[in-house]
Amino acid sequence: MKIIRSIQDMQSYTMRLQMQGQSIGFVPTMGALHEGHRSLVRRARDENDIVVVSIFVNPLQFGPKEDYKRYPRRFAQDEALLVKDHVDVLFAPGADAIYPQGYTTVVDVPALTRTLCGPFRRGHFQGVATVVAKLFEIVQPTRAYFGEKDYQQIRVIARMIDDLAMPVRLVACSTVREKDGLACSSRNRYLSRKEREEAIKLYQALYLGRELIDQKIMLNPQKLVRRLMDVLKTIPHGRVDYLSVVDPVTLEPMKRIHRPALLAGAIWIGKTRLIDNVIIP
Ligand code: PAJ
Repeated sequence: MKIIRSIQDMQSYTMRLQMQGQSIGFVPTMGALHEGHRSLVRRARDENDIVVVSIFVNPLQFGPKEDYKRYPRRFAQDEALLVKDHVDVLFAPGADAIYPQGYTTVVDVPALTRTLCGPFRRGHFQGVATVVAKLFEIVQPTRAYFGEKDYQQIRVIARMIDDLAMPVRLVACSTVREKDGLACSSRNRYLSRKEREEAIKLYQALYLGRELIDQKIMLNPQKLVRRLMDVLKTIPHGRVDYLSVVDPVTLEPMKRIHRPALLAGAIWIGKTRLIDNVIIP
């Protein structure tokens, strides 16, 4: 596996590949890799000639009070995993390469960031869209792989690709979970043993919600959310940012639940913020 740190080197590498007509599968990450990331890498491996994974903890997508500084950084372990998964290139630029002095351009996708995580993480999706746009410019992928665990992120990137006519195909991959249902996340490492046990309740609430919708027992979103909040309220030191039923395309809240629907939630357990969702097709 080749490790590339400079933008120029990455660009000349991909330019060569494109001239040879090779397809590039790209998996952008912030590192601290887990099975969720690996499922994206494997899918990219299956569908492309060359696989590029980026590791970049993007300062622009963290709020001033968020966990940028303490976000887990485990380059050596990540590198070993990527070698095992037959990745061709690990692109790992520094923050000053991506955001050199004087950097000012941003990409904003306002309509899709008004709901769900948007109001709780001001500027977050602008940071995501900006870095992903820049990474696309550098890597020039044929296909880019994203996880449905971050459902709103996928919608934002899909909109950006469409709006800016970017020549890349977005591939959405299903959420990978631990045995008990907790969605794999780099932030799960923050959880103490007790918190880890409580964390499962987010998925349990979403799962229950899916059952209630599936069996048409509860199609009033307010009633449904109230019922699911009863599950989340039992988490000691837990706090709910939101729990919503939204249209999976517009991400607007539903007045009455119809299908397809997205049931999504974000909770704090102590100092750790977790998100998860289920899609009701
Ligand atoms: P990160 O949280 O490292 O996630 C990288 C990719 O892995 C994202 O597409 C995310 O949705 C996916 N992923 C995370 N957990 C997953 C799980 N349990 N199952 C399936 N896929 C999962 O998301 C980011 O980084 C950043 O915002 C980034 C897109 C890299 C821009 O900085």
